[in-house]
Amino acid sequence: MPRIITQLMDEIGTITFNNPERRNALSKSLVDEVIHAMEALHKSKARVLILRAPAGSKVWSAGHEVTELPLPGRDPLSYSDPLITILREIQNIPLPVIAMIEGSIWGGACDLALSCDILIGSPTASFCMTPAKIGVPYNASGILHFINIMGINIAKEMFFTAEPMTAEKAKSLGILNHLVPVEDLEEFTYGLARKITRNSPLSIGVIKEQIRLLASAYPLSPNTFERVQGLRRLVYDSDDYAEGIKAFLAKRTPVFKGE
Ligand code: YXS
Repeated sequence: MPRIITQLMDEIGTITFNNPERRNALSKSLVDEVIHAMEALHKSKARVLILRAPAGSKVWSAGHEVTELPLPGRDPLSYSDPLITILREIQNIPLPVIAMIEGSIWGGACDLALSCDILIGSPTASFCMTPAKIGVPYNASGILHFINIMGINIAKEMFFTAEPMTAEKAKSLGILNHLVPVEDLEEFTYGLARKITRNSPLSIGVIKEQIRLLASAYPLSPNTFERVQGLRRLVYDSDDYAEGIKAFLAKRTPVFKGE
Protein backbone atom coordinates (compact mmCIF):
# COMPACT_ATOMS: atom_id res chain seq x y z
CA MET A 1 0.00 0.00 0.00
CA PRO A 2 1.65 3.26 -1.10
CA ARG A 3 2.25 5.66 1.78
CA ILE A 4 1.82 8.72 -0.46
CA ILE A 5 -0.34 9.85 -3.38
CA THR A 6 1.37 11.74 -6.22
CA GLN A 7 -0.36 13.98 -8.77
CA LEU A 8 0.79 16.37 -11.53
CA MET A 9 -1.54 18.98 -13.04
CA ASP A 10 -0.74 22.28 -14.77
CA GLU A 11 2.95 21.94 -13.85
CA ILE A 12 2.02 21.66 -10.15
CA GLY A 13 3.13 18.44 -8.49
CA THR A 14 1.30 17.31 -5.36
CA ILE A 15 2.59 14.76 -2.86
CA THR A 16 -0.01 13.74 -0.27
CA PHE A 17 0.97 11.73 2.79
CA ASN A 18 -1.24 8.66 2.94
CA ASN A 19 -0.32 6.64 6.02
CA PRO A 20 -2.98 7.72 8.55
CA GLU A 21 -2.58 4.58 10.66
CA ARG A 22 0.89 5.81 11.63
CA ARG A 23 -0.16 9.48 11.55
CA ASN A 24 2.13 9.94 8.51
CA ALA A 25 5.21 9.23 10.64
CA LEU A 26 8.37 9.76 8.59
CA SER A 27 9.46 6.16 8.27
CA LYS A 28 12.25 5.23 5.84
CA SER A 29 9.67 3.72 3.49
CA LEU A 30 7.47 6.83 3.44
CA VAL A 31 10.50 9.11 3.05
CA ASP A 32 11.87 7.00 0.18
CA GLU A 33 8.50 7.26 -1.59
CA VAL A 34 8.42 11.05 -1.15
CA ILE A 35 11.97 11.46 -2.45
CA HIS A 36 11.24 9.24 -5.46
CA ALA A 37 8.06 11.23 -6.17
CA MET A 38 9.92 14.55 -5.95
CA GLU A 39 12.51 13.35 -8.44
CA ALA A 40 9.85 11.97 -10.81
CA LEU A 41 7.78 15.18 -10.68
CA HIS A 42 10.91 17.26 -11.32
CA LYS A 43 11.69 15.07 -14.36
CA SER A 44 8.06 15.48 -15.51
CA LYS A 45 8.57 19.25 -15.65
CA ALA A 46 6.65 20.20 -12.52
CA ARG A 47 7.51 23.80 -11.69
CA VAL A 48 6.34 23.77 -8.09
CA LEU A 49 5.61 21.02 -5.56
CA ILE A 50 2.97 20.92 -2.84
CA LEU A 51 3.49 18.64 0.18
CA ARG A 52 0.27 17.95 2.09
CA ALA A 53 -1.83 15.57 4.13
CA PRO A 54 -5.36 14.61 3.04
CA ALA A 55 -8.10 17.21 3.61
CA GLY A 56 -9.47 17.00 7.12
CA SER A 57 -6.30 15.48 8.61
CA LYS A 58 -5.88 16.01 12.36
CA VAL A 59 -2.17 15.18 12.05
CA TRP A 60 -0.03 16.42 9.15
CA SER A 61 2.86 14.23 10.28
CA ALA A 62 3.85 12.71 13.62
CA GLY A 63 7.55 13.17 12.90
CA HIS A 64 10.36 10.62 12.81
CA GLU A 65 9.17 7.00 13.05
CA VAL A 66 10.30 6.43 16.61
CA THR A 67 10.65 2.67 16.16
CA GLU A 68 13.37 3.43 13.60
CA LEU A 69 15.42 5.56 16.00
CA PRO A 70 18.64 3.72 16.83
CA LEU A 71 19.24 2.68 20.44
CA PRO A 72 22.05 4.34 22.43
CA GLY A 73 25.49 4.50 20.86
CA ARG A 74 24.48 5.63 17.40
CA ASP A 75 23.68 9.13 16.20
CA PRO A 76 19.86 9.16 15.84
CA LEU A 77 19.92 11.97 13.26
CA SER A 78 22.99 11.17 11.20
CA TYR A 79 23.62 12.57 7.74
CA SER A 80 22.13 9.43 6.13
CA ASP A 81 19.08 9.23 8.40
CA PRO A 82 15.87 9.23 6.27
CA LEU A 83 14.54 12.38 7.97
CA ILE A 84 17.81 14.28 7.46
CA THR A 85 17.98 13.02 3.87
CA ILE A 86 14.54 14.33 2.96
CA LEU A 87 15.27 17.70 4.57
CA ARG A 88 18.26 18.00 2.23
CA GLU A 89 16.20 16.85 -0.78
CA ILE A 90 13.58 19.53 -0.16
CA GLN A 91 16.19 22.22 0.39
CA ASN A 92 18.22 21.18 -2.67
CA ILE A 93 15.57 20.52 -5.34
CA PRO A 94 15.51 23.57 -7.64
CA LEU A 95 11.71 23.86 -7.36
CA PRO A 96 9.67 25.77 -4.78
CA VAL A 97 8.15 23.29 -2.32
CA ILE A 98 4.99 24.51 -0.59
CA ALA A 99 3.90 22.89 2.67
CA MET A 100 0.10 22.94 2.78
CA ILE A 101 -0.66 22.32 6.42
CA GLU A 102 -3.78 21.00 8.14
CA GLY A 103 -3.34 19.33 11.50
CA SER A 104 -0.55 18.95 14.02
CA ILE A 105 3.11 18.57 13.13
CA TRP A 106 5.54 16.83 15.47
CA GLY A 107 9.28 16.60 15.89
CA GLY A 108 11.32 16.12 12.76
CA ALA A 109 8.19 16.80 10.67
CA CYS A 110 8.38 20.41 11.91
CA ASP A 111 11.85 20.59 10.37
CA LEU A 112 10.42 18.99 7.25
CA ALA A 113 7.70 21.65 7.00
CA LEU A 114 10.22 24.41 7.78
CA SER A 115 12.50 23.03 5.06
CA CYS A 116 9.76 23.79 2.56
CA ASP A 117 10.00 27.18 0.88
CA ILE A 118 6.51 28.45 1.62
CA LEU A 119 4.22 27.33 4.43
CA ILE A 120 0.47 27.80 4.14
CA GLY A 121 -1.61 26.62 7.08
CA SER A 122 -5.14 26.46 8.37
CA PRO A 123 -6.03 27.28 11.99
CA THR A 124 -5.86 23.52 12.75
CA ALA A 125 -2.10 23.58 12.12
CA SER A 126 0.27 23.37 15.10
CA PHE A 127 4.01 22.81 15.47
CA CYS A 128 5.59 20.82 18.31
CA MET A 129 9.35 20.25 18.56
CA THR A 130 9.94 17.07 20.56
CA PRO A 131 13.66 16.20 20.91
CA ALA A 132 13.75 17.17 24.60
CA LYS A 133 10.51 15.23 25.20
CA ILE A 134 12.16 12.07 23.92
CA GLY A 135 15.75 12.81 24.90
CA VAL A 136 17.09 13.22 21.38
CA PRO A 137 20.12 15.45 20.64
CA TYR A 138 18.85 17.36 17.65
CA ASN A 139 21.42 17.92 14.89
CA ALA A 140 23.33 21.13 14.18
CA SER A 141 21.95 21.88 10.71
CA GLY A 142 18.41 21.37 12.02
CA ILE A 143 18.95 23.74 14.94
CA LEU A 144 20.46 26.35 12.62
CA HIS A 145 17.36 26.01 10.47
CA PHE A 146 15.11 26.92 13.43
CA ILE A 147 17.37 29.83 14.45
CA ASN A 148 17.26 31.22 10.91
CA ILE A 149 13.51 30.94 10.59
CA MET A 150 12.22 32.00 14.00
CA GLY A 151 15.16 33.53 15.90
CA ILE A 152 17.12 32.18 18.86
CA ASN A 153 14.67 32.83 21.69
CA ILE A 154 11.62 31.27 20.01
CA ALA A 155 13.73 28.33 18.85
CA LYS A 156 14.93 27.75 22.42
CA GLU A 157 11.38 27.89 23.77
CA MET A 158 10.15 25.40 21.16
CA PHE A 159 12.99 22.97 21.88
CA PHE A 160 13.02 23.37 25.68
CA THR A 161 9.26 23.20 26.33
CA ALA A 162 8.28 20.69 23.57
CA GLU A 163 4.94 22.51 23.66
CA PRO A 164 2.81 22.84 20.49
CA MET A 165 2.82 26.28 18.84
CA THR A 166 -0.52 27.41 17.43
CA ALA A 167 -1.06 28.41 13.81
CA GLU A 168 -1.79 31.98 14.88
CA LYS A 169 1.52 32.21 16.78
CA ALA A 170 3.35 30.60 13.82
CA LYS A 171 1.83 33.19 11.48
CA SER A 172 2.76 36.06 13.81
CA LEU A 173 6.37 34.83 13.81
CA GLY A 174 6.53 34.48 10.03
CA ILE A 175 6.83 30.70 10.23
CA LEU A 176 3.59 30.42 8.29
CA ASN A 177 3.58 32.59 5.15
CA HIS A 178 -0.20 32.48 5.13
CA LEU A 179 -2.92 31.41 7.58
CA VAL A 180 -6.21 30.76 5.80
CA PRO A 181 -9.55 29.21 6.81
CA VAL A 182 -9.49 25.46 6.30
CA GLU A 183 -12.21 25.68 3.64
CA ASP A 184 -10.03 28.06 1.58
CA LEU A 185 -6.70 26.27 2.13
CA GLU A 186 -6.64 24.19 -1.02
CA GLU A 187 -7.83 26.94 -3.40
CA PHE A 188 -5.46 29.51 -1.85
CA THR A 189 -2.46 27.16 -2.01
CA TYR A 190 -3.01 26.10 -5.62
CA GLY A 191 -3.66 29.71 -6.59
CA LEU A 192 -0.29 30.73 -5.19
CA ALA A 193 1.36 27.73 -6.87
CA ARG A 194 -0.12 28.74 -10.23
CA LYS A 195 1.41 32.24 -9.87
CA ILE A 196 4.82 30.60 -9.38
CA THR A 197 4.44 28.39 -12.48
CA ARG A 198 4.09 31.56 -14.61
CA ASN A 199 7.55 32.82 -13.57
CA SER A 200 11.03 31.82 -14.71
CA PRO A 201 11.89 28.35 -13.34
CA LEU A 202 15.61 28.98 -13.87
CA SER A 203 15.57 32.25 -11.96
CA ILE A 204 13.48 30.72 -9.17
CA GLY A 205 15.72 27.67 -8.87
CA VAL A 206 18.87 29.80 -8.63
CA ILE A 207 17.34 32.25 -6.14
CA LYS A 208 16.22 29.30 -3.96
CA GLU A 209 19.78 27.88 -3.95
CA GLN A 210 21.33 31.32 -3.28
CA ILE A 211 19.05 31.80 -0.24
CA ARG A 212 19.97 28.30 1.03
CA LEU A 213 23.70 28.97 0.66
CA LEU A 214 23.52 32.42 2.25
CA ALA A 215 21.35 31.21 5.14
CA SER A 216 23.76 28.36 5.95
CA ALA A 217 26.91 30.46 5.53
CA TYR A 218 28.07 29.92 9.11
CA PRO A 219 31.65 28.53 8.95
CA LEU A 220 32.28 26.06 11.77
CA SER A 221 35.89 25.39 12.69
CA PRO A 222 36.77 21.67 12.83
CA ASN A 223 37.25 22.08 16.56
CA THR A 224 33.77 23.57 16.97
CA PHE A 225 32.25 20.84 14.82
CA GLU A 226 33.97 18.16 16.91
CA ARG A 227 32.72 19.82 20.11
CA VAL A 228 29.14 19.81 18.78
CA GLN A 229 29.40 16.13 17.85
CA GLY A 230 30.94 15.27 21.23
CA LEU A 231 28.12 17.05 23.07
CA ARG A 232 25.51 15.22 20.99
CA ARG A 233 27.25 11.88 21.64
CA LEU A 234 26.92 12.46 25.39
CA VAL A 235 23.15 12.60 24.84
CA TYR A 236 22.64 9.71 22.46
CA ASP A 237 24.94 7.53 24.61
CA SER A 238 22.91 8.39 27.72
CA ASP A 239 20.41 6.34 29.70
CA ASP A 240 17.97 9.25 29.25
CA TYR A 241 17.97 8.74 25.47
CA ALA A 242 17.18 5.02 25.92
CA GLU A 243 14.53 5.90 28.48
CA GLY A 244 12.91 8.44 26.15
CA ILE A 245 12.46 5.86 23.39
CA LYS A 246 11.36 3.09 25.77
CA ALA A 247 8.78 5.41 27.37
CA PHE A 248 7.42 6.47 23.97
CA LEU A 249 7.02 2.88 22.82
CA ALA A 250 5.44 1.91 26.17
CA LYS A 251 3.12 4.94 25.91
CA ARG A 252 4.20 6.27 29.32
CA THR A 253 5.83 9.48 30.54
CA PRO A 254 9.62 9.25 30.51
CA VAL A 255 11.57 9.66 33.76
CA PHE A 256 14.75 11.55 32.87
CA LYS A 257 17.64 11.42 35.40
CA GLY A 258 20.07 13.64 33.52
CA GLU A 259 22.52 10.78 32.91
O1 YXS B 1 -0.65 2.16 19.09
P1 YXS B 1 -0.45 1.94 17.60
O2 YXS B 1 0.41 0.77 17.27
O3 YXS B 1 -1.73 2.04 16.81
O4 YXS B 1 0.43 3.21 17.07
C1 YXS B 1 -0.03 4.52 17.30
C2 YXS B 1 1.20 5.36 17.61
O5 YXS B 1 2.13 4.69 18.44
C3 YXS B 1 1.77 5.54 16.21
N1 YXS B 1 2.64 6.71 16.12
C4 YXS B 1 3.97 6.65 15.93
N2 YXS B 1 4.79 5.59 15.80
C5 YXS B 1 6.10 5.88 15.62
N3 YXS B 1 6.61 7.13 15.54
C6 YXS B 1 5.81 8.20 15.66
N4 YXS B 1 6.32 9.42 15.55
C7 YXS B 1 4.41 7.98 15.88
N5 YXS B 1 3.33 8.78 16.07
C8 YXS B 1 2.27 7.99 16.20
O6 YXS B 1 0.65 5.72 15.36
C9 YXS B 1 -0.51 5.07 15.95
C10 YXS B 1 -1.62 6.08 16.11
O7 YXS B 1 -1.15 7.04 17.04
P2 YXS B 1 -2.07 7.58 18.23
O8 YXS B 1 -3.00 6.51 18.68
O9 YXS B 1 -1.17 8.20 19.22
O10 YXS B 1 -2.91 8.71 17.44
P3 YXS B 1 -3.62 10.00 18.06
O11 YXS B 1 -4.45 10.55 16.98
O12 YXS B 1 -4.25 9.67 19.37
O13 YXS B 1 -2.44 11.01 18.38
C11 YXS B 1 -1.71 11.57 17.29
C12 YXS B 1 -0.39 12.14 17.84
C13 YXS B 1 0.48 12.59 16.65
C14 YXS B 1 -0.70 13.33 18.78
C15 YXS B 1 0.33 11.02 18.64
O14 YXS B 1 0.41 9.86 17.81
C16 YXS B 1 1.71 11.43 19.04
O15 YXS B 1 1.91 12.22 20.00
N6 YXS B 1 2.72 10.91 18.29
C17 YXS B 1 4.13 11.17 18.60
C18 YXS B 1 4.53 12.56 18.16
C19 YXS B 1 6.00 12.77 18.47
O16 YXS B 1 6.39 12.86 19.63
N7 YXS B 1 6.81 12.78 17.41
C20 YXS B 1 8.27 12.92 17.55
C21 YXS B 1 8.97 11.70 16.98
S1 YXS B 1 10.70 11.80 17.25
C22 YXS B 1 11.25 12.93 16.10
O17 YXS B 1 10.50 13.38 15.25
C23 YXS B 1 12.66 13.36 16.14
C24 YXS B 1 13.58 12.24 16.49
S2 YXS B 1 12.88 14.68 17.28
O18 YXS B 1 12.11 14.29 18.48
O19 YXS B 1 14.26 14.79 17.56
O20 YXS B 1 12.30 15.85 16.65
